[in-house]
Amino acid sequence: MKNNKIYFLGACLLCAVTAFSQNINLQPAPQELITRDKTIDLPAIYQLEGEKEASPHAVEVLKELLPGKQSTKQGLRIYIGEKGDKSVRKYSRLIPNRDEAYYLSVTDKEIVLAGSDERGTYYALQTFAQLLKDGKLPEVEIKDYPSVRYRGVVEGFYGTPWSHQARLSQLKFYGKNKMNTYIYGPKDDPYHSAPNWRLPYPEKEAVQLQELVAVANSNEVDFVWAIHPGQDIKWNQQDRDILLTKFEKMYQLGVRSFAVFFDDISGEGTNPQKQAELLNYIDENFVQTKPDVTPLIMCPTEYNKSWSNPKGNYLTTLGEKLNPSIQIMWTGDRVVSDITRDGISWINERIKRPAYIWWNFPVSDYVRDHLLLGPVYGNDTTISGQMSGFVTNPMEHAEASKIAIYSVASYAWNPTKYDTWQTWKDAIRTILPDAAEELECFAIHNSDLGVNGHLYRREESQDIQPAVERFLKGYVENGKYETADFEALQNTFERMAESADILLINTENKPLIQEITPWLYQFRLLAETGKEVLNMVKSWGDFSHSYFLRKYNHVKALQQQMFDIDQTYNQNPYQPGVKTATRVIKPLIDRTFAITVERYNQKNGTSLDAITDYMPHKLISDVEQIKNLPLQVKVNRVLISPANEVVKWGAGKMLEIELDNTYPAESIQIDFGKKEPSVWGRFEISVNGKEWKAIDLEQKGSKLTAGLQKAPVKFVRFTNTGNEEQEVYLRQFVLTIEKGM
Ligand code: LOG
Repeated sequence: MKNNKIYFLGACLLCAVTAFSQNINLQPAPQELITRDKTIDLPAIYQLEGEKEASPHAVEVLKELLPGKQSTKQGLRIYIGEKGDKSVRKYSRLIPNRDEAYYLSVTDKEIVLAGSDERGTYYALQTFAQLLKDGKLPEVEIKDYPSVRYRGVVEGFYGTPWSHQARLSQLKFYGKNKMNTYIYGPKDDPYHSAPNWRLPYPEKEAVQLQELVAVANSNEVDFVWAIHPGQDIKWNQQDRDILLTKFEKMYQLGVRSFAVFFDDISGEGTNPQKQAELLNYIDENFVQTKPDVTPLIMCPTEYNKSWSNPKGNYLTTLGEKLNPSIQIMWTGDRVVSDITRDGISWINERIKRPAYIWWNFPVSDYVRDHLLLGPVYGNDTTISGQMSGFVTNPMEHAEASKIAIYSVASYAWNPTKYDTWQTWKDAIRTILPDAAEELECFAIHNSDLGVNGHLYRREESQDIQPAVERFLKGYVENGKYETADFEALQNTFERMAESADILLINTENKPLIQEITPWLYQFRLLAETGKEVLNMVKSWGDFSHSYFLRKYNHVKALQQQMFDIDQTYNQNPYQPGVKTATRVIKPLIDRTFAITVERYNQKNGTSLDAITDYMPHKLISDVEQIKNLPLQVKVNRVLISPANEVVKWGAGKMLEIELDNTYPAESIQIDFGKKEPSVWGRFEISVNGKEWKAIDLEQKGSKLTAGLQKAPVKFVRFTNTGNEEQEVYLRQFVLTIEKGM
């Protein structure tokens, strides 16, 4: 009988838990959550126990959240503090025994906010803030802790570094979402990398960094300052001293966490033995001597599996030589890749410690014409024990990156309970509550990267993809399609246009809208194009030449406008332009347009132009890191989308551009990022790909150029004619042909 009762009670509790927990949506998902089917009103009067000893940042958040009056005699009791504090002694054994853990309980008798350490209490408050809605709190009991020790962001991309304002907003965002790490390492900050890593920051930057550190601290974020000295470091005592002096300067600005990056370098700096010696020196003479400095982090030169030399011993040298407390970063099987169980075991074995993951998503510094706003997925959810950290490298668009950052915060806190789509939706609602649906519509169609050298792709437009496939198949084969699919497409284009318009006038998050505005313009035009192309398709049944031609002309005008946007905004020298919805929606529209126009031409003997945009020229290369790079055409220039990293260009290997026709050529500009005269290679031109003419290049700094005096050209190539592999950067490769061709 007794047993039965317990069973019954248990079953009931379970119902209550599931029924109610559906309404409680916390991000990141807590490790253990028990809800009771009850809520309490936020007290008008409360008594606070432990305020003096508890984390001051946590107490501050609590006071902001509680509008009521504090009393010493009456009202709901709130206990706040860390393990060991008198205020929470009674609950001590309920706090999970992990770093940054907390126990949170809400009943109609009392509220407990108890951390295993100060950060734990602070995180209890962040959960408390999420629970609180319209002055009401659900009765809950939560035991929670992070699965991954260090969670956060590495500002480690090429391109315009984030602004000071953007960084301040980021740090607050991390604290709220239980991320504890911000690694400062923008490649284009000259005082982080060559040429100025040896110099102290100028006054203005120093003051700003100081402020960032202070804001990081009050949001319980470790501000990690990274240095990138490898391109010109000398392995001598002088450079060691200079490096420590720079660290000391940063320490004076408040920095208590440090990293040294050796990624994307060539030459002497890549020596693992020397790197390890320097890092151990820093560890022993700086980190260990300052009790408030956290363990040193390093990024290796071979930072992903595809670049690790199978015959070399780079990684194992680091594994053996580096002091055990030094953390080693790792991007996975490739530069841009998702983290797998096999992949992480592979690296951990070599470096003899759990890898600190540098995840290269949503960074877009190699596809700068795209926005990456899709959900975070693909990383194994069962390997948190095998990694010491997980940080995301974002886009140069700080606000837009928050969709992915929020998602990584949830993934890294509790991977096994991570829900890709729910988190993505919650992220969007958090960033732009008043226009969340519109931002969802925009984001789901701006997720993929397009063709890129790293071969990393993302799903896009998942909501409409099946209908698109069915529609295209039927329409291409026999001009027929299901009405429901047609209407679904129509509806999608309408939603896209509405979303763009509504987002364009949104003032809730101005920095976000500013970042994405060029893409919103493009998205709006694409939606309009889609609608008109469907009108052309539909007009087939009830045909009127004038209506069809009107729509055709409108589509052409819209295409011209899209081209203008692409040539006007975001004109960086790498991947200039503005591309949107390139994986599903744009190909659908282009294809449908082309087929419709071709059918019209066939039927009427006309020759309307059915071309949308396409790449007429080809890149051919046997250099692994070059062969997948996309080509771009800008008016009369054909350019290779540059690579950020060091390119290993083997002896005898070449890179060739084949144009669709023979053109009078104006000039060639190449930049391999090296000042030494480029005696290892030869540049040639050809009209038939058989007979080649060598052209001398003139070198200024790292730039190689030659005028081509309108010589007819269909092929150009550059070959490593030496006997050795060269390590170069592919900063620029531009062939200019005569204007108007
Ligand atoms: C760089 C990084 C860059 C990223 C994506 C690492 C460790 N280093 O290829 O600065 O943002 O890839 O382009 C990198 O990832 N080089």
